[in-house]
Amino acid sequence: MPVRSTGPVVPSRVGWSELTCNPRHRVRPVPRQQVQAEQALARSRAFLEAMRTRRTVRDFSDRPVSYELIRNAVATAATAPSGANLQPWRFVVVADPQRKRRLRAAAEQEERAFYSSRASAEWLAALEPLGTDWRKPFLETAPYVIVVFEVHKGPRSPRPYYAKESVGIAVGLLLASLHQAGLATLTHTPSPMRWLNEILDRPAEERAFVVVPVGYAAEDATVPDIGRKRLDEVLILPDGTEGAVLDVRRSWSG
Ligand code: IYR
Repeated sequence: MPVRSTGPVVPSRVGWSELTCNPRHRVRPVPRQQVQAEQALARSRAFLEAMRTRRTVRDFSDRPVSYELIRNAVATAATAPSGANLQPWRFVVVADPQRKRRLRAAAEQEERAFYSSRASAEWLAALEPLGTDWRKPFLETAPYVIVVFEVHKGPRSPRPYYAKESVGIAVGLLLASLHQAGLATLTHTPSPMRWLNEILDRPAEERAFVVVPVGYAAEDATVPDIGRKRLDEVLILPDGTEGAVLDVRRSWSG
C-alpha cells in the first residue's frame, strides 16, 4: 500500500472531529506489518499455540544462551506502550557468576524470612500447589538473570505515569520473546527488593519490579501440575457469546 502522507495533519483541512487527538503534534504514518487477511487466523493460532507452552520454570540447565537472544528480547520489551511514552523501564542483565551468587544469597535471606514468618498462612496456602520454598538456586544456574526496574523521577528521569502498568506490559513482551526463542523464564519477586539497587549499582529512582532468570530448562525439569482457567472464565462478552463464533460485523460498543 502506498504511503499517503508523511507531513503533519493540517487542522484547517481535517476537522478536529475527524482526529483521534490534538492535531498540534507531529505525526507520521502508522508502521504496517502487512499481514495478508488469509494468513491472519493461522498466524494468530500459531502464536496462541506457542504461548500455551510457556510455563514458569525453576529448574535451569547451565547450557549457554546466545546474548543476542537476550538483547532482542529486551529490544522487544522496549517496544511496549507506556504512560506518556516515557518508557520508564531499565533492564539489567546479570551474567557474571560472582554477581549472581550475591543475588542468590540476598534473595534467599529475604525468602527465609518470608517463608518462616513474613508470609500469612493464607499466602503460604496459595503457594502450596507451586511447591516453592526459600531456596533459589536458579539465580545461579540460569546463564542470565534480567532484573527489571521501574524508573521514577530523578536527576535524569521525569515523573512517570502508570509506571507499573507500563513495565508490566514490557515484561509480558520480554517473556513472549524469550519463549519464542525456546528459552525458559521465571518471574521471581523477592520482597522487598531494595537490596537489588546496591548489588546492581542502580540509583535510588530505579525500583526493582521483577527478577527474571533466563536459560534452557534442565533436561529433567518439571513444572507444577496446575492449569489455566478456561476461556469462558476469563472472556466476557456483552451478550455472553463465545468469542470465536461472534460475527465480527456486529458491533461491540452498542
Ligand atoms: N517470592 C517468594 C514467594 C512467591 C510468591 C508468589 I505470589 C509466587 O507466585 C511464587 C513465590 C518466592 O519466590 O518463593
